[in-house]
Amino acid sequence: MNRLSLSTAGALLPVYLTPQGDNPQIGIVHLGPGAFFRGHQAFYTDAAMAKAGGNWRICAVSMRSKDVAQALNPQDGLYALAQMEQDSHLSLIGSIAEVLVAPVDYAKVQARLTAASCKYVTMTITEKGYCLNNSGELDLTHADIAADLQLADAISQAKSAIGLLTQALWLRHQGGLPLLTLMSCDNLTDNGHKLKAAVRCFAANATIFAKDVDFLLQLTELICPCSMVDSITPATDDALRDLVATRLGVQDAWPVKREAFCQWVVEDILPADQPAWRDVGVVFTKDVTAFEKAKLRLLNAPHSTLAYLGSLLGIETVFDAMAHPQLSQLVRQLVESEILPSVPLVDGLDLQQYSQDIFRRFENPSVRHLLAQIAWDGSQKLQMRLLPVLRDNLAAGRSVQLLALAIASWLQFIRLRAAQAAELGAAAPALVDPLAPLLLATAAQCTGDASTDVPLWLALDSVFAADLITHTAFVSALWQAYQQLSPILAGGPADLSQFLSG
Ligand code: CS2
Repeated sequence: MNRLSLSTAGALLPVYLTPQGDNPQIGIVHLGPGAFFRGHQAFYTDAAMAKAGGNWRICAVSMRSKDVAQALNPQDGLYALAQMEQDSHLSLIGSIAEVLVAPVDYAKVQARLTAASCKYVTMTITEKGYCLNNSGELDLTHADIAADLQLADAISQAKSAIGLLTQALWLRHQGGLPLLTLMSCDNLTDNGHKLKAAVRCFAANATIFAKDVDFLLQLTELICPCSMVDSITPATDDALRDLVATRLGVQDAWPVKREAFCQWVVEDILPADQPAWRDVGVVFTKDVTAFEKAKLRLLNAPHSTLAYLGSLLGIETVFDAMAHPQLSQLVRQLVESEILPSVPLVDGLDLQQYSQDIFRRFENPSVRHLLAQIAWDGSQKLQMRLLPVLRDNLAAGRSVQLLALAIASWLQFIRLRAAQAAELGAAAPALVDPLAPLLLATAAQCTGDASTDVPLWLALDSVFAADLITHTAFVSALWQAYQQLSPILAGGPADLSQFLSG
């Protein structure tokens, strides 16, 4: 079977591409070419070019791994996108022109970022890619940031995305080119503001940029729209590769699947020169924060809760977790009683309905979304999706029982991963988290007794800031939930009835 490429795609080729490769120019650099980006922003940009043309092809840059480049470059950047509902819908996405790997192709990446045709940088580098501390500011002590701050010139290889982008902005400034518009598409609260603050902070502290007053001044004008992105995108599996081969008759090394629901809400501050995103369903609004909060709290927070509690119960997927009567009741109760009261009103959105629709999406049988995938990077994700709700509820005197249960289930999940490692060695599922060594070392000191374990966990100051560990309502709720979960980990009955009310 032929490998997918411009010349083998035939009638499936997006209308703005030619089989000879005489195609629109690169207008966007995207950092983090994972499945989510390919199912979401690359999809919207593909639709925008199909509708209105323009030089908006994407140079996708991986900050570390070569996998996506190896899969997509031989396919001229093409890949299949499957929207998984009862009947899965397949299409070919052609918006990616090339995939570069920053540590290997550094000069090329910089050349793309400093080309006159490049106008936007979008990014899905996950929470940890921003190197922020638990106050949401650039962590100047982060090893990658600390190293990048010392670089002697603007072309030496930066390790961090923030370092790379600041270099590119400075090179553009030197060359008299307009700055780029930088758009974070990660699940971070106030993602645009945090990104802009991180770049400005980096520039002000870097050996080579700190004295360039003009540049620092120009950065005050940097446009970093906030954006909210949403579409459930499980990892690619062989079943999907087979489906694509059978239905399209070509071999695609890395197709992507996601649910049909897809949403992108962007702060309406983009320069006039932009892809026709607004003609293909992207929502532009003055206030994205309210949408972001609603999504992080009503989708991502219950998602993580299902991931940790579900993993403790030996459940594998979100669909199965929602089919577990106690677990699904518990997570609905969490949303109803402790999360919804914390979500500010969003213009034109019925929050109750929005939340119910999200639970319906979790119950989509065609999307096999692994809890283990959602469980990644808990130390980063909790900062965005659970701890802000906890803080709001503590401040307003509302209950935090079930929020504390969600956090306790993360701690017990770390113990579970530690126990699996001890039992299965290299065959055990890894704890995927930038703080994994510290978290596993803490788990190694735990016994399951809340009175000795909880103080050890609360001493992790990169996760739990001082305001939380001194809050008695939170600490005692955490203590209780942790104690109640310990028997499950010790092989006791997987009974959640004690947490359910009514
Ligand atoms: C999930 C998200 O993996 C996770 O942490 O909660 O990736 C979620 O599927 C997306 O935000 C949905 O838009």
